[in-house]
Amino acid sequence: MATILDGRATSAAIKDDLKKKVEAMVAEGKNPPHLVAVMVGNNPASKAYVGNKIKFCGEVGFKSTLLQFETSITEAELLAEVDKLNNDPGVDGYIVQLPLPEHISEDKVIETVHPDKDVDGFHVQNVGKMVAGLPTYLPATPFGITKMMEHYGISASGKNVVVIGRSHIVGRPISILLSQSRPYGNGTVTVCHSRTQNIKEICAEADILVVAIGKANFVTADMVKEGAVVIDVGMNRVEDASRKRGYKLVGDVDYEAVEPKASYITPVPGGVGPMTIAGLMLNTYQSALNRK
Ligand code: BQF
Repeated sequence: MATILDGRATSAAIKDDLKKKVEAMVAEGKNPPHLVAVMVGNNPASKAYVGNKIKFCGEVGFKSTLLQFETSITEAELLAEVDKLNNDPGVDGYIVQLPLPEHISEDKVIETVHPDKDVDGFHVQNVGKMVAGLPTYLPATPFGITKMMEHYGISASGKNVVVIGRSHIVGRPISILLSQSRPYGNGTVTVCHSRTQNIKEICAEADILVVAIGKANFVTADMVKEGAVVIDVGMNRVEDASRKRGYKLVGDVDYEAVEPKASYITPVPGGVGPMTIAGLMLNTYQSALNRK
């Protein structure tokens, strides 16, 4: 029987703390942190994610603004909107919800966000600072995972950490953070990806397994060492006729089979997802503290 790494409870604790800090800020006569979410089109998953971010803002006393644009917005028009946010002193931080439509370069948009307002931590300047171990905005999901580890007292120090996935948003940055000399870091990290051979054998050596590959039930029980910590970043919609929505959310791990072998495991939903939102909010609060 594994201990559940409860992302809802952990993010609620962070919420309580942030709420008090915002109240103190406002009592000093300062404006509360202000997060803007930019959304293009109406992808249902993106809508839900943006909704989660706006809701969290309300719960901690942040100001939030949702900017919605039609799928037909041109790249130049979107970049002009980003530029406006960069120059608006009333905006502490903002996110551009990904994915963007095909005709818009995500890289161009990310590099146009001013690094001081880049609360997603995706700008190359902030990625560089992260790699160098300098203070910066950490990408929300890896940041949230480290906060979850901190909350449960799980350190990577001296442990075999295996990360499945090398995306710029999750796999790559979490692999860097957990290998760095920092609290809860100092792990021996292996990154697996689509060209990895013997992935099952490598995973079976992991003391801490972080899975961010985007394939339902990718990690099976034979890939998990007895007593491992299993962190499932997957968010997959699979058909489920018994639900009124017609689908259910599952991670990248075969939860039922893996849970009995794990010492700690994140559920999906209610695991890493809420911690991602908490990470974004911590960055936004930090941005408000950094106001010039
Ligand atoms: C939960 C995301 C893939 C691609 C782009 C809480 C979220 C999800 C689940 C959420 C995600 C995933 C977000 C739960 C934000 C996490 O209770 O389990 C919150 O809103 N997320 C995103 O903004 O973009 C994504 C996943």
